[in-house]
Amino acid sequence: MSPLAAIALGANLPSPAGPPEQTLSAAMAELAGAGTILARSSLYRTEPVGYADQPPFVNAAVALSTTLDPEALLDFLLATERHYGRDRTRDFPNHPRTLDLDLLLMDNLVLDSPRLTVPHPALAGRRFVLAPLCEIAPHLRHPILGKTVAELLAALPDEGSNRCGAVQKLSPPQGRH
Ligand code: PH2
Ligand code: MG
Ligand code: MG
Repeated sequence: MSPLAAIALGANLPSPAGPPEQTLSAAMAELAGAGTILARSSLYRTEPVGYADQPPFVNAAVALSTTLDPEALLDFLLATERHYGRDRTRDFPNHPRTLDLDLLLMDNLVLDSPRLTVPHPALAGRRFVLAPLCEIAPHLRHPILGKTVAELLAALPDEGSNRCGAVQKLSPPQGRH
């Protein structure tokens, strides 16, 4: 079986595809170019974490079965970010962005290369990542911490806490299915 990659999506600025909700929906579909999408979460409106003076984010997660190796998958994610207007030349930590795609987990892989750290180092402390991921893959296990996504989410401090931020599930779009 191909490895399973868990990918986080986030946006809080409009992109060429439209507002963050549309960017995330379009980017989720585009991830099919890197493998087979096994599950997509709902979209969540989330409080900015880390740098508060910016618009709320929309976040989501995707489970992707892929034959790409981790660095090739990273290249695909970075190219997709650029496609949706991400300008890394203006980056500062936790800045507003048109699209952020983060590789969270890839089976039991533990990797720390100059370009890529897996599991994502901030995964365990972020409600805006764990809540969408728990919706689609609650039983995935963090290979270093030994805890499942559901256990990590349950262990977070209260929603109001500055570190983790509040999250709110958005209704799925109405109309055709
Ligand atoms: N991404 C960050 C920093 N802070 N806050 C929210 N709510 N959502 C994000 O995706 C996010 C953030 C750095 O990648
Ligand atoms: Mg990120
Ligand atoms: Mg990123």
